[in-house]
Amino acid sequence: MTRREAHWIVGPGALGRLIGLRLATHRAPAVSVTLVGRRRLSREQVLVTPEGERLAARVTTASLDALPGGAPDRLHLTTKAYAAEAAYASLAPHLPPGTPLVLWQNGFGCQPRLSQRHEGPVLCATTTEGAYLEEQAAGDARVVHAGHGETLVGSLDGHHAELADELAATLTAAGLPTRAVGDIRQRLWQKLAVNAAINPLVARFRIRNGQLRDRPFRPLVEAIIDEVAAILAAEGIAPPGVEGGESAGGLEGWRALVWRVVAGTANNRASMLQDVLAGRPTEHEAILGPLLAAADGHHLPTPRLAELAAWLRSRDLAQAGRAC
Ligand code: KPL
Repeated sequence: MTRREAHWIVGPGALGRLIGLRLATHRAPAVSVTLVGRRRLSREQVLVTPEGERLAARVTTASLDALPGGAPDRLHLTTKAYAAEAAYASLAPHLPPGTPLVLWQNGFGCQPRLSQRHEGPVLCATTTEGAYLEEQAAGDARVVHAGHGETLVGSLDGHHAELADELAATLTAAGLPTRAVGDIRQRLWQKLAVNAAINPLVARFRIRNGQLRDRPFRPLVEAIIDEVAAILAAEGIAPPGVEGGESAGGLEGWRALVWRVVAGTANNRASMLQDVLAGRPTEHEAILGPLLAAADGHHLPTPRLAELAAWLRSRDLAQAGRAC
C-alpha cells in the first residue's frame, strides 16, 4: 500500500476545518489529515458544501499538548494571526528538519517572522473561500463551506515553486481551487489593504460590510483607502489592476478593489466583527500593525488608521481584563 501524504492542520477553526475536511473527503491523491487544536475534537466531522451536500469525514484529532506519533509531510498553520507564533513554538521541537510549513494567516505580521524562523520551506497562503463553524448545532463537528473562492500560495523568498505547485494541485483536487504565485507578498498586502479598509470600521460600528456604502460610513472608508494607498505606494506595493483592463493609478486601483469586495460581501459579518461580537481578541495587530509601522518609517500621517487601532487595542485590553 502506498503511504498517504500526512497533512496536519493546526488551528481547526472554520478555515482549518474547511481545508482539513476538503482534503480528507476527496479521493485522489488520498492524504491523511490530522486536526490539531487546543483541545481534542471529535473524530467524526461533517463538511456541508456550498451545494448543500453533507460529506462525512473521519479524521485523526489531537491537541497541542498531546501530539500524535509520526510527523507531518505538510504542516498547515491555520490559527488566528495573534496565536500563530505561540502555536508554532509548541510544535517546532516535534518537527523533523525540513518539514514544509504553510501559513494561512491574515495580515502581514507572523509570515515574515515565521519564514525566517522555520528551518524548512515556508509557503504563505491567502484565500477568499468562505466558511463558518456550526458549533452548537453539531457538537463542534460541522463546518459549512459557505461560498467558493480562490486560494493563492507562494513563498516570501521566491523559492519552493515546485512545492507551491504541488500543494496547489492537491488543494485544487480537493475542491479548493488554488494557484501557485510568485508574488505572494504583494497578494498578502492586497488582502491586508482590503481588510484594513473594511474590518475595523464594521467591527467598531457593528454593521454588515454592505452598510459601508451608506452615509456616514462611505467617507470614512474613502479616507482610510487614501491613507492605505499612500502607505503602500511608499512601500512599493503595486496597486491592483482594475477589473476589465489595465492597471489604474494607485488610488483608483485600491478604491475599485475595496468597493468590489464590499459589494461582493455586502451581506457578510466580517471576521473582525464576528470576533468583537463573540468577545474574542481581534486581528488588528496583524492587519493595522504593519501599515502603521510602514507609515511611521515613511513619515506618513495616518489619523484614521491610528484612531481605529487605538480603539481596537483598548477594546481588546478591556476584553482581556473581563476574561481574567
Ligand atoms: O476577509 C474579510 C474578512 O471578513 O475578514 C472580508 C474581505 C472583509 C470579507 O468579510
